[in-house]
Amino acid sequence: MLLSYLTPYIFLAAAWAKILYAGVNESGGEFGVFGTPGTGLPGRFGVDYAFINKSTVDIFVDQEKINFFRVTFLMERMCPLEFGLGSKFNETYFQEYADAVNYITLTKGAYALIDPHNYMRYNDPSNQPFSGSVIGNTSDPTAATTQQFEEFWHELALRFVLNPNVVFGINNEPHDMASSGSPTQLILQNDQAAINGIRSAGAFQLILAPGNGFTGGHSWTQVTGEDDAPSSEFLNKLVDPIKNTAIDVHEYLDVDFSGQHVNCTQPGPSNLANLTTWLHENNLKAVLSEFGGGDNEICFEFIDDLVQYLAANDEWIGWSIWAAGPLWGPNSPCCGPDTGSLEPGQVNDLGQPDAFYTVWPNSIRPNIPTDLKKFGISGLE
Ligand SMILES: *[C@@H]1O[C@H](CO)[C@@H](O)[C@H](O)[C@H]1NC(C)=O
Ligand SMILES: *[C@@H]1O[C@H](CO)[C@@H](O)[C@H](O)[C@H]1NC(C)=O
Ligand SMILES: *[C@@H]1O[C@H](CO)[C@@H](O)[C@H](O)[C@H]1NC(C)=O
Ligand SMILES: *[C@@H]1O[C@H](CO)[C@@H](O)[C@H](O)[C@H]1NC(C)=O
Ligand SMILES: *[C@@H]1O[C@H](CO)[C@@H](O)[C@H](O)[C@H]1NC(C)=O
Ligand SMILES: CC(=O)N[C@H]1CO[C@H](CO)[C@@H](O)[C@@H]1O
Repeated sequence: MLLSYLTPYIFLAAAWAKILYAGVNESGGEFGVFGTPGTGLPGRFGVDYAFINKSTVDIFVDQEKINFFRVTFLMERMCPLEFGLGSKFNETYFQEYADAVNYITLTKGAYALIDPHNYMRYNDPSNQPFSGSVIGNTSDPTAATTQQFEEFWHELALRFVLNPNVVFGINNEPHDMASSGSPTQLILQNDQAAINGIRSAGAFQLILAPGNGFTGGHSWTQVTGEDDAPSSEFLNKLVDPIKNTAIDVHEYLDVDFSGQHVNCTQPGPSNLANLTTWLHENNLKAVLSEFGGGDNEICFEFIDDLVQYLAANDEWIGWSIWAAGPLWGPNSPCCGPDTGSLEPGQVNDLGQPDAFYTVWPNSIRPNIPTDLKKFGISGLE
């Protein structure tokens, strides 16, 4: 009797413990702004910035069978400085972005993670990740307010409310939030405002909430920056009325977790262990939306170990490696200058095949689950 009641629960638990989303970053919508303040704003579509190449999205979905793309954009382009952060958008930029998101989701049937690539800052992307006013910094009169951030997310969610295949990523890599009071508390406050804005728009899709310290997994339970309290002390206080929010985590495997070095020396599983325990204790799930490694055997093993670790732990429901994108050319988004990007059809700086032909087949392709989520509104299961 007891067993027959228990059996369905065992099946439910098994179904719960899986990777739902697997894929790649599509980076390019935030390009072209480095230099003196104002450089590349608003920018020229296809020249300074671009979101995706539809042909390579086809390759990823049809041949590689991934179902998840993280698509970057820049808040200073979506909300030009003359409008300020909020509900008034640049309709041209929005349409270009929506075209990319709709292609991935409505045409290809994959899931798209909407990523304002702003480090929880707005008004000067000229020296990302450090320039610009921290959103909600009340001692900075030029900073956008937490209320404006909520209005921005309310409007964005309204525009995607009928698209079940989007996932809302609140912001890319908040860090160094030092302000009077409690810096990590400010991330909690801004994340909560975004959730409130999204849910008040009537949108039920999955939300991913970042923490402090560039939302690094290894440092989740540690102090980061200049004495910013650990993310673990705040991010379990988020309230989502429909409980469809997960934690957004980034983790690189090189010596200082920056993703700038070709060699992998930081093992993902042991560095993520404390965070995984915290997720479990708080009944939370997470998506690893950025990670990467160089074009060498050791990194292939490190990436393989990391992705297998995610698959083996119920707390992890998805991942996207960094990065493909239409504008990388021979440049390398991470992991040493010679690794190249994950964009199909391109070469690295040495004129050799890029990481789509090295890193991808050696460490990603064998780990793409065959039972990824195919239908239904984005969520925790
Ligand atoms: C809106 O974006 C388009 C395309 O980048 C640009 O040409 C236009 O100048 C922008 N408008 C504003 C007000 O920034
Ligand atoms: C917040 O604003 C004050 C006043 O402009 C500034 O001194 C401080 O550095 C800002 N905090 C951060 C983290 O930017
Ligand atoms: C990477 O590791 C290899 C093998 O251990 C070593 O020979 C090489 O010098 C390292 N490269 C860098 C840039 O540290
Ligand atoms: C994990 O937590 C323990 C106990 O707080 C700490 O000693 C250890 O350094 C942490 N490990 C990592 C990789 O952060
Ligand atoms: C898009 O990708 C396809 C397939 O790799 C390639 O042939 C084409 O040149 C790319 N288009 C652009 C504009 O980069
Ligand atoms: C979209 C994503 O994975 N995030 C990374 C994607 O690519 C951009 C390129 O600049 C990176 O900056 C993001 O960190």
